[in-house]
Amino acid sequence: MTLTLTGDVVSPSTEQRIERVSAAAYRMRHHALNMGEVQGQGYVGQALGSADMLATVYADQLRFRAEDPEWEGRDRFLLSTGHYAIGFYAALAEAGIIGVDELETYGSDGSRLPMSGMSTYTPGMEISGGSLGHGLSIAVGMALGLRHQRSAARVINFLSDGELDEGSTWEAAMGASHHRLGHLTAMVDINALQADGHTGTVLRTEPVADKWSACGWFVRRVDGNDVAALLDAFDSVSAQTDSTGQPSVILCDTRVGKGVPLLENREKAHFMRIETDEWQVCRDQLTAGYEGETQS
Ligand SMILES: Cc1ncc(C[n+]2csc(CCOP(=O)(O)OP(=O)(O)O)c2C)c(N)n1
Ligand SMILES: [Mg+2]
Repeated sequence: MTLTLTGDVVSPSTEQRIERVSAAAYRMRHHALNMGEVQGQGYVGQALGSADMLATVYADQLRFRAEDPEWEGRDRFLLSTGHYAIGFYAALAEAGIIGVDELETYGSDGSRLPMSGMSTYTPGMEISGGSLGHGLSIAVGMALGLRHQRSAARVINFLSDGELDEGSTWEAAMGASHHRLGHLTAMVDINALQADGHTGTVLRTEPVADKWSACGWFVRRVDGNDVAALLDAFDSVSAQTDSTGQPSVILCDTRVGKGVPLLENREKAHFMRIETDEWQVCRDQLTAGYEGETQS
């Protein structure tokens, strides 16, 4: 393992970053399966599919203080997709903002971890994003506010491909480039799935990269389950947008159920029912896949 010296600060090498994020994503997938088992069903496929995206954010990109989630200087991470809360709670646990033990309360009465994300209950959650299509507008307002306060904080908004059906998303996209919000990054989970079926049949969004470009954004499209590609995309975003003031979007093609072949190969479902005897199979498959990758 090599360390890179930048001035007197030791920066992790690319290999170390990949290793750290991949290990975080692996643990987060386990957390998501454990939470899903509490309810017997849920948005487990999305949590597994987007774990690499969320791990890249929380284990590599975001500046935050785990012991003080409301620290004024923090970067803001906005989860538009309230139904992805299960994956988000896994990231909060991995980041040390909530305890791993608390994940057992997922979706239960009195829990701080409701099935659809609510900022009033959960530390480290900036918005209640269950009504889809509002996140990017809020992110634009937040980015303008932070600039007004001369804050160095960034804003990252996580969207789903279904949210691109909402007109408000595109109004916000135009507003962000108009206001030159170079400290705003959107990341879109393109899992090709929506509540009513395949994104391409519900409402075609392709050519999606061209649409963001036409709105004035710096665009990268990557395999959202490839940690090296995600890190590279974030690095190129920092290099590009610092000099141009362009907002940036990372379009992430992901696989629903990623890491668990039983779920990857199941007919794609927005809300998955997993039988009692299948949860342990899922965990075993996840572990076997990760160990196979890390040992090869
Ligand atoms: C404004 C709004 N309209 C409809 C819904 C109902 N809804 C919940 S999840 C969802 C699917 C949206 O697409 P996406 O997030 O891509 O679905 P996934 O990939 O999770 O299957 C819909 C329509 C909602 N939450 N908000
Ligand atoms: Mg989707």
